[in-house]
Amino acid sequence: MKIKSILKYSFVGVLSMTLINCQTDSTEHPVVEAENVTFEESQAIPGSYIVVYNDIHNKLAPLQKAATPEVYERQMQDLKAMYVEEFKMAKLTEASITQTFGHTLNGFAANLTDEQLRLLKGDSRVKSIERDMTIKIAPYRGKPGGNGGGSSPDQQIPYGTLRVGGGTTASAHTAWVIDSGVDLDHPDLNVDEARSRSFLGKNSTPDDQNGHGTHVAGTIGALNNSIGSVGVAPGTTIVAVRVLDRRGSGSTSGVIAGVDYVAANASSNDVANMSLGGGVSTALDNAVLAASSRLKFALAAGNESDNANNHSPARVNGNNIYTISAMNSSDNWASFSNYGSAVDYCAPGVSVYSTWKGGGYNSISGTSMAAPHAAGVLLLGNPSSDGTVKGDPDGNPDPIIHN
Ligand SMILES: [Ca+2]
Ligand SMILES: [Ca+2]
Ligand SMILES: [Ca+2]
Repeated sequence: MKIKSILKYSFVGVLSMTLINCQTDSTEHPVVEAENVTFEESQAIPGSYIVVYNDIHNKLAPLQKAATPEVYERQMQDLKAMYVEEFKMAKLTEASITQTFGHTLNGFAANLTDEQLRLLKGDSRVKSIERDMTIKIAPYRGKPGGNGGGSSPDQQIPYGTLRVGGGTTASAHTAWVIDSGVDLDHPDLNVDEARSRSFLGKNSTPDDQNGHGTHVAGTIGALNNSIGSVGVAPGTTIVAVRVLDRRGSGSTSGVIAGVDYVAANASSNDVANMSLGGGVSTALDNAVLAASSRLKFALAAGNESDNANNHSPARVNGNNIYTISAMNSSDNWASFSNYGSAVDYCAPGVSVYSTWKGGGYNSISGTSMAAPHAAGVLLLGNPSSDGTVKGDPDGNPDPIIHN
C-alpha cells in the first residue's frame, strides 16, 4: 500500500493511530502544499477547501456572542450570504458552502472547482486556503461494542475519578463535548439536548452513534446515583457537539465548525473537551486558540507515542488550553501517550470505565479518556496537581491533574 496517512484525524483511542511518523517516502507521493499546510493528497477530501477570509475592506463587524443556537444559525446564514456576494467573481453559491465560521476564524468551507480555487487563491480578500481533510474512526483496544444498555449495573466509582479528586460535586458550568455526539437520553448523564448540535449536515442528530463521545461525557459528568459510573464533576450539564459520525468519519471543516459553535455559545468557565486529533491543521489550531479566549479547552495529547507538537489541536498552547497525556491506575505512563512541551498535565487514560451509547457502559483506553478527567477538574475550578507521572518519556514528568 503506497498511500501514507500523515494527516488523518482519528479518535484518540489506543490503536487509533494515524501515524504522522509513518511517512517515509514522501518523494514517491506528491505532497501538496496549500499556504502553510502540508499534507498528502490521499488525506484530502476531493474538492473541499477551508477558505479563511481576509477582511481588507472592513466588511465584517465582529459577531456578538450568540444568545441561543438559533441566533448562531442566523449569524452563519447571513455570513454565508455575504461570502457568496463577496466572491461573486468565483461563482460561489450557497449550495457549495458546507460550513461557515465567524467566531473563531472568518471564513468558510466549500466545494470548489479548480477554476474557482484558482480565482480565490489570486484574491487578496482570501487570507489562506487549506484543503479539507478526512477524519476517520480508529479501532479501540478492549471492548469496542460496550454494554449495549438494557441493564443498569450497580454504581462503581472509577479509579480515575478518585485519582483526580472528583466524584462529589457538579459544576455550575457547562461541558461542551466536541466528539461523536453523546447518548442524549443516557440515564447516567445530564445532557442539554436544546444546545446540542451536529455538524455532519442538515438534519443529522447530535445523538452518539459510536460510543466514544458518550464515554468522554461520562468521565466528565456521569451522575452520582445508584447505577453505572461517576464522573469527575457528577451531574454537570453536557452539550453534545457532534463532528464525527458512527464510523468516526468527519472533516477538519466540521471540527472547526463545532469549535466555532462552542465559542459562540459558551460562557467563560465552561470547558470544551476535544478527544480527537491528527496531523497539523493551521486553521484548526487557530480556531481553538481563538475560542480559548471565551472558554477553557481540554485536549487529548494523542496516542501516537509521538511528540504532541506534531499534532493538531494537541500542539496549541494558551492560558486556557490544557493538553493532557495519559497514565494508568498506578501513575505509570501509558505507552501510547504523546508527550513533549505542549503537554500541561497527565490524567488517567488506561482502562477507564464510563458511559457508552445506547444507555450502556464500557472500559476503554486512550488520551481520549485522560482529557475528560482534566475537563472535569477544570469545571470545578482552577486545577492543582498531585505528584507527577512515572516514566514520562520526555524526561520532564507531567504533573497529575487534581481538583
Ligand atoms: Ca452513576
Ligand atoms: Ca500546552
Ligand atoms: Ca512531559
